[in-house]
Amino acid sequence: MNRKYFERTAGHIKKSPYEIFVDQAGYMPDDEKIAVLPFSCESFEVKNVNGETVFSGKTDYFGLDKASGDEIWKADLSDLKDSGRFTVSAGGKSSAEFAVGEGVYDNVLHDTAKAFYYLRCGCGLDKRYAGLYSHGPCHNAKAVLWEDRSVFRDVRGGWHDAGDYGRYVTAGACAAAHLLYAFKLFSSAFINRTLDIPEEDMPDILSEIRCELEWLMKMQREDGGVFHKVTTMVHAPFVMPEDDKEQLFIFPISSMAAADLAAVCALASGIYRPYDASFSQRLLSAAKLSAEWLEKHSEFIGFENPRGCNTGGYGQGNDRSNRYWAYAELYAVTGEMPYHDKITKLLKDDFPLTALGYGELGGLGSLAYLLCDRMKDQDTVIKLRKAFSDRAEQLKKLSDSCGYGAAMGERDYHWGSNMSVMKNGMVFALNSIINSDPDGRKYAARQLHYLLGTNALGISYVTGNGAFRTNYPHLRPAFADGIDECIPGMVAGGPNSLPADPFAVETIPEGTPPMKCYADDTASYSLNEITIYWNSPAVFVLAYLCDK
Ligand code: 9MR
Ligand code: ZN
Repeated sequence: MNRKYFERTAGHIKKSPYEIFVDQAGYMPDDEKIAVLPFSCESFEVKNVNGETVFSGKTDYFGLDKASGDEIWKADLSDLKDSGRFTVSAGGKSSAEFAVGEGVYDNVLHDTAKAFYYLRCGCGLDKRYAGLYSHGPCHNAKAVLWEDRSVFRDVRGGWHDAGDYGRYVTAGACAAAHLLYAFKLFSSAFINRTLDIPEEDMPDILSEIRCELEWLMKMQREDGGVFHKVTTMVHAPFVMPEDDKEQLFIFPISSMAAADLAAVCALASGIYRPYDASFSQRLLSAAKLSAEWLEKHSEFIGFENPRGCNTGGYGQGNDRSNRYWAYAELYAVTGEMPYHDKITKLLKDDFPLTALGYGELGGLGSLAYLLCDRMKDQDTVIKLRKAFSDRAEQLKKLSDSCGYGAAMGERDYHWGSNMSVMKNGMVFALNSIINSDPDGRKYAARQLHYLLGTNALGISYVTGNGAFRTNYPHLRPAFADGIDECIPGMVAGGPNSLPADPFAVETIPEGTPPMKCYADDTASYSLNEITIYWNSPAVFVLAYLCDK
């Protein structure tokens, strides 16, 4: 990485001006509300904006929190149910101002969902919707096949994956699936919510996901095989997307890409049917075509970057969970028994049944099966339900033993740790649906509180949201546009105890506790990049909490 691009960001490793940590967006009236004090103090007060004390109490001693190295006292203000804006104070120290009310997450849900619009590739961003962050059309030239330089294809559209301008099928399918399930399960959180994006005859979130689905279908070959990614040979410098004019390559197919495309298109086909029947039909045909291809190619076809290419690999060691997800969605949408047989066969293998990431996504397959309205094998239903409740119980223990409530062990802070936190929030939310877990909401909300400020650095990891927040993510347009305030709604990767870029290695002292291995600096891709599949689980958890 060339440091010269980042001179402007020097010095953005800053300390929170607050010493008591809360969710800086706030809390819904009936939810648990815990402020964390990483210092000793027996009592606390909550003040309103006029400085009047409206609530007070004794703190609870938590003890040493391993992931942060902090000794922690907690202030439980759950009984504060009146709407308003407040601060917590104790021992002469205070928290950021936060809100209590029903609409406290409206802005952050809007922004994290709209982030996908800001990442759109191809169409350019209109001033009407993107304001200051508008830019011209990008990456619209035809891309050439890596394996046959005489063949050019139109693969315009979709979302830029992350801080880079690559577009990757497995990552895109996963992010789109999180959003589709958020809509399917929590539609009231979206039905009347404008994202201030170009209008279509459907809820905005569906218009947004449609952009990605249209692109995914362009990545499908005529025989149903699916290209793994389209990117330039190496990552672009820190320029605006329209100024990245290097040749785009369509890299070889992978079986993960084919399975994920089949899965997400089948899922989407059911969801779009009431809004656009012909789009729904196209999605179903695409899903079936890739399913036929998978049939003919039972072998695993992985992906590795060819020599000289440094864009994302998203390689995997097997495609079991991808195939499981594909057949589960196809069964859910068609009810055809051959798909059911394949599910049963795949379930004889041992792989995680609740995982929700771009690599292991068995959880999406399990969800498709559990939610569908078809004949179901009762032993399978019991097994999948139990997988979710076991995972949720395991995660609850982690949350209870973390001073900040994150369902994370001290060794779980890796590249994109905020994604893990939010995916764990998804598991809690799903367990509340699948197994009617009465504590699901409380634990899911804690994961959001961590993301929005209840963490060892007291920082909100969502750009544009929170009084003390991430503002300099590793995101090309956010640097190249020259605007100091970052594009809102972007979820930063977050603390990584294995810093993996030159800036992070240089900046994070050895022995730093995992939860504090973070710097808000554009240079650091292993601490502070953004990606579509880090935003999507946050949208899911927010939609769950806002669905009433
Ligand atoms: O999210 C990925 C992370 O788990 C890996 O450790 C890392 C290194 O291979 O790559 C991350 O994915 C990046 C992808 O390859 C390209 N787009 C940006 C992604 C986030 O950094
Ligand atoms: Zn683009």
